[in-house]
Amino acid sequence: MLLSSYITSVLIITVFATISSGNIELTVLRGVPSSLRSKYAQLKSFACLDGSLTIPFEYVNDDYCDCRDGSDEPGTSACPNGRFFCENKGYIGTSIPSHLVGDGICDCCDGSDEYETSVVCNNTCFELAQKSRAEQEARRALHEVGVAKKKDIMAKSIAAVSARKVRLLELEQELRTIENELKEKEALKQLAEAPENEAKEKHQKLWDEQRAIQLQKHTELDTDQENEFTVEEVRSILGADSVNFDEFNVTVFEQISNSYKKLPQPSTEAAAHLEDVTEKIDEALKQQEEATTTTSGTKGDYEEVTDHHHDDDSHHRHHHEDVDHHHHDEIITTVATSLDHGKHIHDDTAPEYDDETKKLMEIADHARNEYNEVERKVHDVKRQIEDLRKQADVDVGPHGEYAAFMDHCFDYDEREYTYRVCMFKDAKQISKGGGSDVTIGYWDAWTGPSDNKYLKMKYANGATCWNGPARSLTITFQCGVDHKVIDVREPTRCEYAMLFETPSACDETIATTIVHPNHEEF
Ligand code: MAN
Repeated sequence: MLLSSYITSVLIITVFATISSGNIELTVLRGVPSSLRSKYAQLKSFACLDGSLTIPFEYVNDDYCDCRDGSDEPGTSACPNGRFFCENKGYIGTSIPSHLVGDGICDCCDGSDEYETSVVCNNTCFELAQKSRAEQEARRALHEVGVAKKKDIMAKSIAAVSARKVRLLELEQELRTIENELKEKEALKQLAEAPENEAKEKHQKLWDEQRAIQLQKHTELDTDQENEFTVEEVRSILGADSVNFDEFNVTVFEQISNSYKKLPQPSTEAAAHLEDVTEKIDEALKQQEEATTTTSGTKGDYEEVTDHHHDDDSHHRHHHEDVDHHHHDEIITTVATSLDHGKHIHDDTAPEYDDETKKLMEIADHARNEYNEVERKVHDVKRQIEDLRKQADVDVGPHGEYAAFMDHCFDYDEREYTYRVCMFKDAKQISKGGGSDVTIGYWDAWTGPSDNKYLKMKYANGATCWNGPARSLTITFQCGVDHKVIDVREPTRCEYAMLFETPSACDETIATTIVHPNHEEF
């Protein structure tokens, strides 16, 4: 009997001990993630995870906060900084702030945070897992479609690179040929221009001589007042043996004007008369002009121009004399000359070239045109070469993933502005209310993180903001079936952020990672 009661007692104690230790374990490990369970496995004492304190084991999860880091109360809301781990079997284990434990709201999908309240939490982990798997599968499928397009882009990029190389070689060859042609055309041009220049110079010289003769007749220009207007005096006025028309107008005419002797001042009486006379002169000149245009037609040779000046000369010769009623004819002519001498000299257009010179000019013109045409071709081919080289220098991804962007612009419309990015070139903010476009950046660089450089690109040094930085744009890429701007914002003043979908950003690893329907057991 004694023995049997002893055995019974031992059995009861053992069972009790097992139950108690099971409860202790359950209590102690409540809210502890599996990765930290070993730290909570000692039965004698517990060391706070931050190492600040060692406490008796019973203090763990006793609803009183002992550790500064809250690690002694993972399963209660006693520590304000504690964390409770929801196991969420079948879904994803999550850590929540421990003050949410027992607050009457189900935070964990397995309901474990409300273990001691009367709230009934449905286990939603299964549904969440299903939803998450569906999302993962959709993402995988998107990347799969995107990757197929991306491969197409990469293949086209490889073809484009070799086509560009071939085209560059062709253009370089073409450039060599047309540069040689240009040299030939230049030689021909020089050959044609030499006799042309000679003939034109001859013509100019003749014309200058003719004008010098005319000038000589203008004794009022006789600078030494010896009443003889010598060739030397004419030369000193002309400033050279021969001058062109522009020089004549600017320099020589100035000198002639300065050399002109002052006209005698008419008396008051004479002045009144002059006014009258001037009117008559105007009238006479008008009539003369009309008569000239109807009878003589256009002046074409030296003689006609010469005659014209001759009239003036006779007027000038008399300008020393005093104003006198009896000499009003002289006054008329003097005034006419003084009023008109600028007109006569300024209208002094050179006569037409002779036929031989004209022919030489025609030949030279033809040679010049041919030269210019080849020169234009050279420029055009050089520009094409430069464009192709620039294109080749653009970083379109290690396998040409972003090559489809080349020479393409994309728009995004929002309330106030249309944002336009022209890839690898610039980005603009176009106001819908009118006004000029604002450049918000020029192509700068790929700026993604070191393990994913092609995730972002930057357009920098745009128009400077008033009292602020130069505008800039950062584009973040994400996988999508088409190339498309999804969003544009200005999170910081004058720093714009664009979200852009493109197959070029799709990931082969994501595309090929099969999402298993039940990869986590319940
Ligand atoms: C314009 C726009 C804005 C920008 C301001 C800065 O209004 O370019 O995006 O913030 O200028 O002054």
